Parts: sequence; C-alpha cells; structure tokens
Amino acid sequence: TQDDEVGEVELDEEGQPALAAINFPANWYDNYYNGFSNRALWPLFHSIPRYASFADKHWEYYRSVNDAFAMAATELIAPDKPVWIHDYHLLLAARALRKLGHNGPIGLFLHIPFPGPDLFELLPWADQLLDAMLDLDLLGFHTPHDVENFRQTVAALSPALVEENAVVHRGRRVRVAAFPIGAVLEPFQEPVEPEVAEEAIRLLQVIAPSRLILGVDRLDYTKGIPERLEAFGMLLEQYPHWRGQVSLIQISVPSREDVPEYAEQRRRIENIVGHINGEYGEAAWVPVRYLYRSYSPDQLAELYRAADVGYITPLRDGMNLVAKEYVAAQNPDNPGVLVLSKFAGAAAELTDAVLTNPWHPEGGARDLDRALRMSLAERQERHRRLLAVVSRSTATTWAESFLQALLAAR
Ligand code: ADQ
Repeated sequence: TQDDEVGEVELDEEGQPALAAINFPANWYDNYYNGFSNRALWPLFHSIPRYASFADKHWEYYRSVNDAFAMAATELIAPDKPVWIHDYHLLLAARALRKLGHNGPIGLFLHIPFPGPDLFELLPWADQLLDAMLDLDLLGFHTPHDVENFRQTVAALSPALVEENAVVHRGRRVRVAAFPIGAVLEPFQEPVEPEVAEEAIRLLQVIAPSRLILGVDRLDYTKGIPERLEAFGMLLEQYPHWRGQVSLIQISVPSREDVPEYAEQRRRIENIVGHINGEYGEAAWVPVRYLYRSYSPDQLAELYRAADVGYITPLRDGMNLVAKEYVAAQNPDNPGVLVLSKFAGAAAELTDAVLTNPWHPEGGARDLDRALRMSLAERQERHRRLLAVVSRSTATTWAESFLQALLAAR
C-alpha cells in the first residue's frame, strides 16, 4: 500500500467481541503514534515535559488519524448508539464523530494520568485539544487526583463551566469521574503448570539463597527504573549487611524502541546495572539480574510469589497493574511486601503498601530495608487489606461501571 493509504475496514465477527481493523500506514506510525501520541502526549501527561517534543506535522497527523478512526466507526455503528473510546491516542475522536453526525453517548477512558494546567498549557494545541474533549458525554480517569487536574485545567484554560462532577459547555454536560481499573486476577492466582513455571524456577535457583526484590515493567522512562536501581544501590551502600543477602531481578519488556528517549533510557539502565554489579558483586553473588524480555502471566505469577519485595517505582503512572497482580499472586500465609511509588495511581487505593518516593534514593533504601525486615504478622495484615482492595474491583467490574455511567450520562 501507499504510505498514507488507509483502505477498507476489515471486520472479524468471529471473535468475542467482534474486531474491526483499518490499515495503519507507516506514516501514521511515525507521526501519529510515535510522534504525537508517544513523544508529545505521553511525556507531558506523565509530568515529564523534558521528554516532550512538539511538531506541527505530528499534530496534523494526530488530527487526521482521529478523523479516520471516527470515519471507520461510523461505518460500523448507528449514529444513536453508545461509543466507548480508549486512551490518549484518540482524544479528538469524539469531536470527529460529532462532525460526522454521531449523536449517541460517547465516553472516553484515559489510561494515563491527566496533568494540571501548568503542564497542559505547554502543549501548543492545548485549547483545541481541550475543546474537542468537551464533545464527550463521559470522561473517565483512574483517580480522583486526575479528575481534579482535569477540572483545574478546564477552569484555567477554557470558558467551560466547571461543576463538581461535570464540565458544562455549549449546552453539553461532560460527566467527569474516577474509574480505577482492576487487574485480571485469575492467571496470577491459579496454580501454574510445572513445565510453564520451569523458566521462572531456573531463574530463582540462580539467585538462591539470597532474598528477592522484583521489578517488572515495560521499559519506559515513566516507570522509574534507573531511580529504582539507584535506591537499591543505596541500600547496599548504607545497609551493608544486605550485601550478598538480597538480589534485585528487574524484568523489562521491550517497548517503543523507535522512540529515541526509550533507547536512551535502555542505555542508562544498562549502565547503572553494570555499575552496581561491578561495585558490589562477588564471585558467588550478582546484586542485579536485568532481563530485557517478556514473560507469560504464569511465569510472572511464579516470580511475583517468590519475591520478598515487589518493588514498583513509577515517577508517574495512570494506575499500574503490576502492583495489583503482585498482591493477587502472594501466598496469604507468607506474603511478600509491596513497595509502591506514591505517584502511581494504584497508590490511591493500595494504601497498605509501603509507599515510597522514587525521587529520593536514601528514602527508597530505607523503605526497602524496612520491607525486608517486616514481621510476618505485619506482612499478613497488610496483605489481607491489600488483597481485599484488589479483589473488590477487577477488570470486569471496572468495564461494567464505566458502561453503566456512560448510559446514565444522558
Ligand atoms: P502500562 O503502562 O503498560 O499500562 P501496567 O498497568 O503496569 O502498565 O500494565 C502492564 C501489563 O503488562 C501488566 O498486566 C503486566 O503483567 C504486563 N507486563 C509487564 N511487564 C511484563 C513482562 N516483563 N512480561 C510480561 N508481561 C509484562 C497503561 C498505563 C497504566 C495503567 C494501564 C491500564 O500506563 O498506568 O494501569 O494502562 O489502564
């Protein structure tokens, strides 16, 4: 196909749910996906403007690709039917759908954080983007904090009227609410097949008998991986009795490798790993095992269960499902400790985790030391409360409550 050719909508009605796809030309990938979505909106919405770059061409593509998705959607659904849009890639889609005559309820769930006005206004197209979002009937975020940021951004940058649970503009009421997403728990709670768990077990044998701190994420600069490594290095420096007694396994799934900031982040991580292992490693003990690859949910479950500490330190995160999966996977009789960044959306719900500040290596080292020394009774008590939270709202209850609110929004 031509670089810009979209072609027909392809429909797969066999699946549950049915799936429709449109061709994603190379130009879209560079300008719309890597460009505007992942180099402008992603860093800015995660409060890391240093990594943001803004280009007119990327914005032009973002607009036209949102139009193309809206066009494809109108081929498949009647104009009065409800539509649920997902995430920052499609913030203009409600406006595009309205232009094409869609008058049914439209909701959007944002899977990443929403910034306050000081950050949002750095975007050269802030007004247009915000205005287009006011064509929604329901806008969902992970946390009340994101809802508040959105309300403040609208109050500062738009003429719309801001109410407690809604924003009103041009006669339309956009309901705004928090819908904290839950994890799919089953794969992390069922006993795993012996052959499936084999690789995880081999990995654990390599580090035995030392205690295990585990980090799992996509390799992304928002996940705070260098900061996590620095805090672990600080633990070994300031609490030397842990040397030889504890190892960190960091599993990073390759992600967005065409975006330069991600390649840079990978080099930075590898550098720090080499530094810590060179500084503290011994013939019989490697402090950090770094794995740049993906694992199946069953293998992850084995690792989560084996970890004394689940160490999750995003600088900013919409929710962070790894934290919830870690809790779900623990053995309630002898659970590990979740050490979680207070800047993950999950921290709003998982208040019984050890909440940590990823920007502060000495604080991180102190939190790790505390987690490693925590008594069985305290671990059990914290885990019992965390598991209650994680079990109460799952991926399914989250979807149901959003859809219910969407239908009620009119
Ligand atoms: P992500 O940024 O991708 O999601 P997260 O919520 O943690 O972050 O989800 C990651 C998923 O990938 C988890 O289910 C995890 O098990 C899996 N995963 C991570 N590392 C893996 C590995 N090495 N191998 C295999 N699987 C791995 C975005 C937002 C989050 C928000 C979710 C859902 O950035 O904040 O929680 O969407 O809304």
